[in-house]
This record gives sequence, structure tokens and C-alpha cells, in this order.
Amino acid sequence: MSGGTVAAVDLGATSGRVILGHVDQAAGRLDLEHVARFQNGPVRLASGLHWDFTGLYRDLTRGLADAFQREPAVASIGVDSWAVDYGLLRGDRLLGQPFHYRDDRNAAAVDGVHAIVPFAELYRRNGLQFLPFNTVYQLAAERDEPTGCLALADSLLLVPDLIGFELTGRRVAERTNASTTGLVGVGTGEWDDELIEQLGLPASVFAPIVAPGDSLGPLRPAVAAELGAPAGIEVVAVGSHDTASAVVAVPMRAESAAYISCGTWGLVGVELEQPVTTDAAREANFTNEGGVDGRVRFLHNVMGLWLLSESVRWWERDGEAIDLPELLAAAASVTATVAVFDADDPRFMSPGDLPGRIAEWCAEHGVPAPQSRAEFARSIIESLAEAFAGTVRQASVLSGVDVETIHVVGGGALNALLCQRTADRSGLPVLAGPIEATAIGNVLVQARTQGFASGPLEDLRDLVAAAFEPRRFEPRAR
Ligand code: LFR
Repeated sequence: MSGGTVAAVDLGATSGRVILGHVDQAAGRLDLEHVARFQNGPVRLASGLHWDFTGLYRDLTRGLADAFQREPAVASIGVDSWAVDYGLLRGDRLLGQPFHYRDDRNAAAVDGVHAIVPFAELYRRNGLQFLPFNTVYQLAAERDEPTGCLALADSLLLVPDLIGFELTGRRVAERTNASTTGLVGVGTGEWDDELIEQLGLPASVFAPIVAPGDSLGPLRPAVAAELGAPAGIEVVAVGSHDTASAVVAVPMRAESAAYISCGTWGLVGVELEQPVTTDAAREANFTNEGGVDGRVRFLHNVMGLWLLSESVRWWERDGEAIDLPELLAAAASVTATVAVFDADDPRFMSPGDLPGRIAEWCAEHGVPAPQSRAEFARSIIESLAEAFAGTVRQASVLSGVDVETIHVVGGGALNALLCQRTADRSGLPVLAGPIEATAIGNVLVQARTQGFASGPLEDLRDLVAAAFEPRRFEPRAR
């Protein structure tokens, strides 16, 4: 076995990137080369909140063209993104820009779905926490809208699969991301046709499920020409749900660790071999999402750095530029006791005046609201740290994993105050990094398919631990 290079396309809710990964497991080599970074975000059209899919596709293909220019010997491409959102196709034609999961059309559909399949029954079948934007609710909304496109469509592809289709012409549903739709059986990992039928959704739009590591086949010749890629370069399915890729790259011992994949969201949980769909897990709103190699991502969505980034966006709306490192430094030196609010409160889900909503939460709960921006930032960090610590405790109780260490990966690993306060509030050491866990997980799954690495996830994690030494935060007295 020798090494080689693969290209990872990693799309987050606020930015996307194209990264080259150089891997040679035998030589202990795993390093990343950043090729392109571009903006992403919601676009409000008359029809609601959407993603600019065509802009994203333009940016990522430009990034891939740069990647091939730098490194003509790229062996394959893998794509991951956030979950749940999809494009509808009629033939090869995309029927409009995909909806953004923060659009509020979903809320109205929830009761209708639960009237047909009560939530407890849904949970038993799909093992998913309740999130109003799970694809199942989005599709129920789409089905009922007079202008909905579902009836026109002959296929539905989640965002990374849609990109895979544009690149290769092949329509598949990668399993880790399909598991976030609410329409895949938690025990089977296959589309739950009975559920799909019960909900009046067209079974024929769903593509065949493939596993991370499977090849989608070569780039379409026209795409290869546009990218300057050698003919025959293939696209490999990775853990196309970004969180699944991130968990691959958590340098943990899963039997005694919890992870927090912290970016826009804070995904807090443990890795299991078998799902946990007990009443207690359902009541705590824990999810059993599909992981790479059939592992289970038993976790809960905490609101995450969205609380901070959306507050900053609100403060910047009149053109003022806020320096984030400066704001965080100011937050770290706040000495006043700040409000710890419920970071999970649904009022924080949609875009807008988050500082105002935090103040409103405080007023309702009789606690003094933060006054300055530094206090707001500190209050957000304390509230996230508290939610993270509490969710780790719950994950441990519900799953039976005796958590000794918390790993923080993703952009949040850069936020020293958040990592320290999570250690303090949980009483457990926090190991921070790698920051680019998602891209690394994407790279490693491709590398295994290409023969640049081999073995179970534990072996891949050893490589991560050696290449990206985590930063350790010891818990301090509170
Ligand atoms: C993180 C993430 C979460 C998912 C949310 C919405 O980027 O993929 O795992 O719940 O975005 O898709």
C-alpha cells in the first residue's frame, strides 16, 4: 500500500471549502492542503428561504479545477454537506433552488405527519430526534403546497447526492445522510417504503442507497473537461452528512469518550454499535443517525455557534464590521455573572434578532439580560457550555458509555473559552481538535477506498491523533 491524494468538498451552512488530502497511512502521513473557500448562506426569495445551489456548484467546481491544477494526480473526489435538505429533479432538470432547513414552512407540516404516524411510532421506526426541519416534514409541506414541486419530480437527491449527480450523472442516496431524512429504517438502513407510502409520498423519487466508500463512478466527460481533470477520475461516496464525516475524524476511544462536533450546530453525543430507541432516549430527544461503517451516531443537536454568528450578523446589519477574536477576548474578560439561557429553545432557530430573543428569554425567566455585546457573547458561550455538559451527561446515562473525555472538533475547537467552560461545567477534560474534522473524515473514507489507508475507524483515528495533536483543557473549579 502506498499513499496518494484525494479531493474533499465540504459544504457548511456558512462556508464551503475544497481541500486536498495527502494520505499515506504506512508512512503516518495525513495532511491537508486548503485549495478554495467560499461563502454560503440562506437567500430569502419570494417563495421562502433557499440555498443558492447553482452558486455553490459554481464555486465548488472552480475549487476542484484549482485542485486539479495543483495536483493532477488526485485519485478521487468526495462531497459532504449539512443534512436534510434536498433538490427535486425532473429528468436532469433541477426544479428550483433547494429550500433552506431554517425556512418556516416545515412547522405547519409537523402536526399533519404526527396525525398519521404519532411521534413515538416514528421514533421507533427511524430513531431520529424531533427537529422540525427533518426531511420528512419538509416533504409533507412540499406535498401540500399548491406550488410544491413534488408531484412534478421524478427524483429527489439530498444536497451532496445532488452534487454527485451533477458530477457523475449517477443518482444515489448515501446512507449516513439518508438516515437524517426520517424515512430510513433505524434497524435496516434502507428506505422505509411502508412509512413513505403511509405519508402519501412518492416512493419512486428516492434513489438507491449506497454506503460510504462506494464509488459513484467517473466524472461525466463534460465535467472532467471543465475541471481539467484526467478522464476516469471517480467520485466516491463518503460520510456525506458532514457530521458523519466529522465523527470519523474524532481522535477518540469511543468506549469512553463523547464528542462535540461544533460549528453552526453543536452535535453532542457518543458513537455506538447499536441504536438506542428507548422511551428515555426519545424523551431526551436523542437521535440515532447512521455513521460510517454501520456505526450509530447517538447524539443531540444543540444550537451551536449559530447563536454567536447570527448575533454578530444582526449587529453588523448596518454595515459595522465586528472583529470576532476581539469580541471573544472581551467576552473572556467579562467578570459579571451572565445569564445562562436554554440554548435549545426553538425561538433561536430562525434567522433574525437573536440578541433580542435572548433578552426576551431572560425577561420571561426573571434573569437579568446581558447588557453589552461582550456580555451577550459571554452569555452565549456559557449557555452553550452548559448545554454541552448537560447533553454529554445525558448521552452517557442513556447509552451506558462511561464518558471520561470530551472531544471537541470543528470550528468550535478554536474557541478556547468555549472549550474551557465546557471542561469546567462538565468536570471532564476537553480535547480540542482537529478543526477540519469533517474534511479529514471525508478524505479518510476516500483514502481507504483508494488503498492509501486501511482498517477500521479506530486505525483511521490513530492516524488523525498522530497528525493533529489535540489541545487539552483541564476542568477548573467553577
Ligand atoms: C451540521 C448539520 C447537523 C444537522 C444540521 C442540519 O452541519 O449537518 O448534523 O442536523 O446540520 O442539516
